[in-house]
Amino acid sequence: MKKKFKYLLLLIFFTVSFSEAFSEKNNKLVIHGSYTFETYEGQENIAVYMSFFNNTDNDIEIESFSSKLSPRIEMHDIKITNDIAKMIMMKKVLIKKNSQLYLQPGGKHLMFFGIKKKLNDGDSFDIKVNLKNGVTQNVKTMVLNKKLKSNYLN
Ligand SMILES: [Cu+2]
Repeated sequence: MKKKFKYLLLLIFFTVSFSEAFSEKNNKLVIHGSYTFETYEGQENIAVYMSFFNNTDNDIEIESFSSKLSPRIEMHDIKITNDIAKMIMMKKVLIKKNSQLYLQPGGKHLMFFGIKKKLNDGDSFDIKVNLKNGVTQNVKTMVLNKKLKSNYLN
């Protein structure tokens, strides 16, 4: 009985580590440091920032983002024309092989619309990153104190 249990644990261990190594090699996009800032009462739209590391030998395309927090999520870029910053929607999010994509204040960001609850410092929520290859990756997003906002803008 005891021996059988040990064997089962070993089997689970190898299955998990094998599949991890397998996905690491093939289609693993590393997503880091997802955050947003706390909202004020009644605020329905937020910007979210994170970094993508594609250490694979294939381009990775993100098809969409989803979250229970918002019914509509778009990826935006900021274009400055005649000193006026304008947000433009990116239809395609492509992270080239062996390269990175950084979403940060003043630049590319995710935009969440129609949020019905107030986000407070210390809260967190999940975002699903849906890749075109069928893989969905989950990323935990932290809500930061809005006082920190000025530190992130340079
Ligand atoms: Cu935007």
